[in-house]
Amino acid sequence: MNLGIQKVEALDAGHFVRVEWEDGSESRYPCVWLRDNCQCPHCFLRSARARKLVFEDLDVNIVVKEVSLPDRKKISITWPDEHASEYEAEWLKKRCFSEEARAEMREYLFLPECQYWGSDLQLPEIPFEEIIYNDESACKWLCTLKKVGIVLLTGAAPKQGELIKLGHRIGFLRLTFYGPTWQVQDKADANNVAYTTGKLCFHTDYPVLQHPPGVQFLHCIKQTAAGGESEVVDGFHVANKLKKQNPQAYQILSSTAVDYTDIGADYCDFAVQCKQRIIDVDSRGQAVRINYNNATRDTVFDIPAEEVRPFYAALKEFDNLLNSAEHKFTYKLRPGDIVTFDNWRVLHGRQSYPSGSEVTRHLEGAYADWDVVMSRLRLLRKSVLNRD
Ligand code: OGA
Ligand code: NM2
Ligand code: ZN
Ligand code: ZN
Repeated sequence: MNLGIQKVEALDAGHFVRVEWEDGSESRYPCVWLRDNCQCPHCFLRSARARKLVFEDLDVNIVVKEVSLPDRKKISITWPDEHASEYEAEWLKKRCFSEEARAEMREYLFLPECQYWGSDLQLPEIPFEEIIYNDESACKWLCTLKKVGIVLLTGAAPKQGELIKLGHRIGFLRLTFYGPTWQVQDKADANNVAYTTGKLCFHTDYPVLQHPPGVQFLHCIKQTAAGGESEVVDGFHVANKLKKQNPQAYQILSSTAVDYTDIGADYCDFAVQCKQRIIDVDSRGQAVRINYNNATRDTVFDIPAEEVRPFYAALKEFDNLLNSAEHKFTYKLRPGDIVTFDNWRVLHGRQSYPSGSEVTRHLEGAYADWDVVMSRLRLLRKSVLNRD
């Protein structure tokens, strides 16, 4: 782990510095990057772990004047203007530009590992109390949430307020127009189809927001005897299948901007509009976010008329795959359960249930952003690993 340096030299007319490690392997660092990342107090603010050096003062063609190895644990560089920089071996090793080293750092920072599932899902469960009081359990919860996309927390009190505790545990919840937390139950003059007893087909929440909530929590406070079952499906897994089986449908869904709308009043009055692609992809065409809620998809559809039917046909293909028995997992929340899931990846739905004069089903919901959840995950991982 704490590999020393056995040799250092300038290469390529001083544009690169080559470091040879004690095991014979090597790393090459561009000089412009080394100068940009000088760790001295003039260039770097330790207390903020941030660069003080302003970009105007960086010469992108800079070369080293002199490079040396004062000891095996650090290298020294003198720049043409006599500014001096030192870089520690361990710091350099972590920032090696090789393909493998960058992949390792990427995995450490972003935990991109993804386990796909279908109807065979073994819904991961952790007691609510454990994740509140135990860092190891909380870390396990968030790692699993990232990797599998869904975790059930069990044994919370069947009353409002448990999600506020969960919010404090990660940092803070995401406020939306439906409030800091929101009550899913049958309501008169419902301002959202979720607030009825009707069936909710597979959807992600809130695609009408430019940056839809990354994580969703649904806490079951009261459950109806008949109906009200929950359904989930792995949207990334299904998107991959669609890409293989019907590349043209995938192409349409990952390129067409769909209009979403949400107008009403709740936490305050709102008139939200947004354009989203149903399947958001990265530069390699890999699905990174599903934005699909049939209820809030606008009647306004800002595409040429000839493209409309092909779009519907493509969406039908995707929807059929989402609903196929092989892909969907059905379960029923019990009072005290909190389902936590990746709202960018997992689509969810619920069966309808009988309406009546009394409230027979009540869930409290809340959102969090992935930035906040991942931040807590990194901190928990650090404290859990440092303990032993
Ligand atoms: C929602 C929702 C699921 C349920 O409120 O957006 O999907 O089981 N609710 O009521
Ligand atoms: N609720 C559950 O996209 C949506 O309208 C999802 C949001 C009302 C907060 C539902
Ligand atoms: Zn400096
Ligand atoms: Zn929903």
